[in-house]
Amino acid sequence: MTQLDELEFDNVQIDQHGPIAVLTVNRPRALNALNADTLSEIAQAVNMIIEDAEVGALIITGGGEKAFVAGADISEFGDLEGVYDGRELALAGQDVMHQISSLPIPVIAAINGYALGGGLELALACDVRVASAGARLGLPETGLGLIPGFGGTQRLPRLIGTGRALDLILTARQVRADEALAMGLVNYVADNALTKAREVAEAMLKNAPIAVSLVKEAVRRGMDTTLEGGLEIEADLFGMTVATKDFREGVDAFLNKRPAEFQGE
Ligand code: DAK
Repeated sequence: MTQLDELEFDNVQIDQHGPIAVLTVNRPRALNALNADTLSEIAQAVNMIIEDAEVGALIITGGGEKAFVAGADISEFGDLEGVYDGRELALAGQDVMHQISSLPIPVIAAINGYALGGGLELALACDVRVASAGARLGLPETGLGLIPGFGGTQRLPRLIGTGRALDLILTARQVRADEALAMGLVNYVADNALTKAREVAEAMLKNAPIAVSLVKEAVRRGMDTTLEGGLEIEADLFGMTVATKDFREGVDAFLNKRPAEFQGE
């Protein structure tokens, strides 16, 4: 099987160290803006990651010093025409974001600079966001005559609430990392976002992989339904964890005062 870090793309790089894969959007000359090729490469890379049983956590970050991703590539906007093109492109971009948000492993955005427009939407598709102290986040689409099209109008209010989301989208303003932290838009602010993201990934990797994956599923599916429906989902998935060997291992390790060694079974 191809090693993940042997995959060659023009605008995306994957590095794998043990169970942590780092996907770097790497077009620093355009502040890592998402052109069609880059989006397609991200989708291909994520597909490879899904199939690699060795990978237990994914970090997504941006190449260069200045940006995570400074949005969709504005130089390609001139080619867009009419309702049909726009709708199709939004659906295609949303598919990539959905593919990321539904990965069965933890996905962490290491926001090392500007995360604007489609770049913030990419970060919103991740489970947890770590921002560097100098990062700037925002959805500037309305200033370009657009609305967010890669999930921003849906994921942002679910994450930070309707009022805060509408403020950010309608003003199109950029927020600094500390404000983003205060509003729950990011989980951590650190001097080095990638280093902190690795620490967070390592903490998650200590836990039982099936439980980690089922928590993601419970939260994701639960957010799209009623409380009652969500509790049903939780009960079903809880039942699945109780049937795992990892549950036995976790209990035995606790009772015997030793670290658990989970096998993902
Ligand atoms: N696209 C293309 N090139 C970009 C870019 C972008 N989003 N952002 C930066 N660049 C390029 C700049 O043009 C510049 O290229 P050169 O002039 O050197 O060739 C280079 O990156 C460095 O940028 P600056 O010189 O501007 O750097 P500064 O430090 O002065 O400013 C900045 C940094 C991030 C404040 C500034 O670059 C900026 O405002 N960038 C644009 C941010 C933005 O508005 N992004 C787009 C958000 S809207 C859709 C679905 C989704 C979307 C669209 C359509 N459909 C379904 C149709 C999403 C839309 C968005 O993401």
